[in-house]
Amino acid sequence: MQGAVLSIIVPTFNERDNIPRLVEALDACLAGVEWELIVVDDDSPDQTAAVVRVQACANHRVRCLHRIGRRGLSSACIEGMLSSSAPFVAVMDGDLQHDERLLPDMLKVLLQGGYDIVIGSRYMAGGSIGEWDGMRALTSRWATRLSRPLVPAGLTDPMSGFFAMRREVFDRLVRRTSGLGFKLLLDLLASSPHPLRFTELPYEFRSRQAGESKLDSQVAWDYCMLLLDKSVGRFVPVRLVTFCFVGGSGVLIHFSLLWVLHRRLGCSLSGDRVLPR
Ligand SMILES: Nc1nc2c(ncn2[C@@H]2O[C@H](COP(=O)(O)OP(=O)(O)O)[C@@H](O)[C@H]2O)c(=O)[nH]1
Ligand SMILES: [Mg+2]
Repeated sequence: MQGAVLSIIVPTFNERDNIPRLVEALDACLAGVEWELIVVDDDSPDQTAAVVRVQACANHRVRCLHRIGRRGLSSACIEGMLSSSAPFVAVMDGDLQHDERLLPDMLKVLLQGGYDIVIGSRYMAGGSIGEWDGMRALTSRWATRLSRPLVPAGLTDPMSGFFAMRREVFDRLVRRTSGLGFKLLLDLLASSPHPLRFTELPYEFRSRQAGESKLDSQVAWDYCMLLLDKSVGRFVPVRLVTFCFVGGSGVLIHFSLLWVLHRRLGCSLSGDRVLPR
């Protein structure tokens, strides 16, 4: 039996109801391709990993990488990609919001040899963000704007979580990645010493049918840390920058309070008496 040509890496956290549908959808669209599905689950309380194992017993193309005591979409994808031996690797979400029918075309483009990475884009002609509300669309637009200095010109969707790449390109970059947060594509593009040869294919972002989005303030914070790491991380460790920021805000609050107490309310600096105003 031939090994997989395309590994599809799917990070999951509480996606149990989406797994059977995902396997079915991949089976339907990848006829004639040697593919495998590697689900990287972070010990989901809803037992996603157990559901993946049931699928794996019935389908040799499916396997589960179960991480315990860990969280993070990017690091999950990186570890999934490292566990694959296929010459091409794709990353997509486990909630069916990415259109799996794009995978055969992504593979075809990579097999032709002209590109390092093929990216599913919601923002190029023919693509769409589907039914996102105004706030989500605005946040995504701003996040995209902030990433601009770090990604190649002409890329329409640097926030995309749906892409496929040549394995050797990933192997070259993996030690440079930050592995922080949700945005592995941005991490890979910004970690490359030479601009990656990329192309984009349009797709429509679908609505979630089951489960919930894990996008929260932690994801936003991780995104800021990633941007910081990729812009100044070469010169100063990001932890030092955040330490200085937190320490600096403490000093600012301290002196502002002191100023108000001393100058406005007439309190003595010695603290043993209050001066009359
Ligand atoms: N392994 C792993 N997967 C995650 C984590 N957070 C989110 N995911 C998965 O990453 C994919 C995208 O997450 P989702 O919440 O749908 O993000 P959204 O589409 O931006 O709302 C889904 O398959 C999630 O189950 C995590 O901490 N670890
Ligand atoms: Mg989603």
